[in-house]
Amino acid sequence: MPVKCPLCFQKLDATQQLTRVCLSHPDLKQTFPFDIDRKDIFCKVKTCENPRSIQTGVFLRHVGCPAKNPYWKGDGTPIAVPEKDTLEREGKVFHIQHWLFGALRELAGFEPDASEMWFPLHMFRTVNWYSLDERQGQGIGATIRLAGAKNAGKTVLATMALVPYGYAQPQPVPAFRVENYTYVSPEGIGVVQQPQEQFLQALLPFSMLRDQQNTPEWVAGTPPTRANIKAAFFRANVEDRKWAEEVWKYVLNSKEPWHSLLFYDTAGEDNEKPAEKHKDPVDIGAVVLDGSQLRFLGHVTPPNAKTASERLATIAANRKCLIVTKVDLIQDDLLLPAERELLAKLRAGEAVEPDAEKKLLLRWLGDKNALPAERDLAYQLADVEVFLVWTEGLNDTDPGSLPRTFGLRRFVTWSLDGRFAPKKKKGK
Ligand SMILES: Nc1nc2c(ncn2[C@@H]2O[C@H](COP(=O)(O)OP(=O)(O)OP(=O)(O)O)[C@@H](O)[C@H]2O)c(=O)[nH]1
Ligand SMILES: [Mg+2]
Ligand SMILES: [Zn+2]
Ligand SMILES: [Zn+2]
Repeated sequence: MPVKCPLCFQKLDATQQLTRVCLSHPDLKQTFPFDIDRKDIFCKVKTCENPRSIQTGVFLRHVGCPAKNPYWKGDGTPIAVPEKDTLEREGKVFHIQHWLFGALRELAGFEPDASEMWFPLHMFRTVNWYSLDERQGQGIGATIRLAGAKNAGKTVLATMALVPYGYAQPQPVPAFRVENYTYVSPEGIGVVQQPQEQFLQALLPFSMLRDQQNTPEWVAGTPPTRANIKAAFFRANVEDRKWAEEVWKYVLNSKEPWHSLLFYDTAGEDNEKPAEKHKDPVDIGAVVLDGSQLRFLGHVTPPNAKTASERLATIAANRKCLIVTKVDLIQDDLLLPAERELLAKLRAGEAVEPDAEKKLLLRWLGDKNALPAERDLAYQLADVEVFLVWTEGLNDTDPGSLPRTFGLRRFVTWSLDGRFAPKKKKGK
């Protein structure tokens, strides 16, 4: 497997160059031809291998990358990044703050003419863990592509995975750290469509949640792009071992302090076409199904199951899973008592039988009036893990009320260590 740029997916070999800037030691910055032995991607100061924060560690850029810095104008003027920015949508003005403004400003100070977007070193190592021969069993993370019909809930899921609130149910905000990075690349090589606006829209939820506010406008349809990236960097808080031991053994037991999940979000309209658009392989292919739009419920959006079934068959990934969203919208009285009980357990964060979520979905997909696509989807689930993950309160705008996500911990824990688990053998 060739080493790739995480933003443009171009293969990197000795003809391609990277620039490294450590924000803690910027005077050691270096541009070097890529080499598989990894030595130049790290800061020359040994302690920087384990940065206290991703935000003050090493950043890389791929020289000549078509994924540009959203503040690059292309007219020869040096890059100027504001301290914060504003986004106008439907007549409303949103003030956006994010650590990336500060980091990009500093990086522009050292490299004012670099047109390419910067990304954290940890992201590069996660995308290329296999090729870079990162220590097995102490892996540093995984790449995940989200695929599903329009409105299935892909962007909400990826966003909530990047913020502490995403893991707050049923406990209060967990005692582990999660940092985030986001970037929207152009659709193809060439003209960038409104790069700043897309970038700001991607930052909006993080800015808003940081201020403990919820505005439904933070959710916007994802435009077709080559790469819409949301990266979560986790660090177990060793002082609070209880929570870490409970769910996060993997993070705690590993020598790597940081673990990342790199989500590649996609546009529903691209997924709804039968042919696979995104062919770059990832570790985990996560197909997203809107659980509230199924035939057994009476109201159904046909692309929902059809798209999920097609994408499950074509997604280029080492492991596949199916995520059922919007479970909160299912009318209680349509469920069997055992199903209501299962949902209550998931809501309370209690352990459930292995495959309980899959069994529940299979019942829904096996309804006597099920659509052919729903049956197709059921046939494909034998080797596929099923997760129910949903977010409530997305439209609550009362001061202090924030979206609440259920079921995310299980999916994220599986994603972080699932890659190393032996694949389940199916009985003949
Ligand atoms: N009730 C409820 N609403 C949800 C949930 N997840 C997403 N939504 C809502 O569903 C709509 C679509 O969510 P998105 O995350 O933007 O969907 P998407 O799959 O990214 O859609 P595209 O980008 O158009 O492909 C938004 O109005 C969300 O607020 C959920 O779990 N429960
Ligand atoms: Mg989306
Ligand atoms: Zn350094
Ligand atoms: Zn690149």
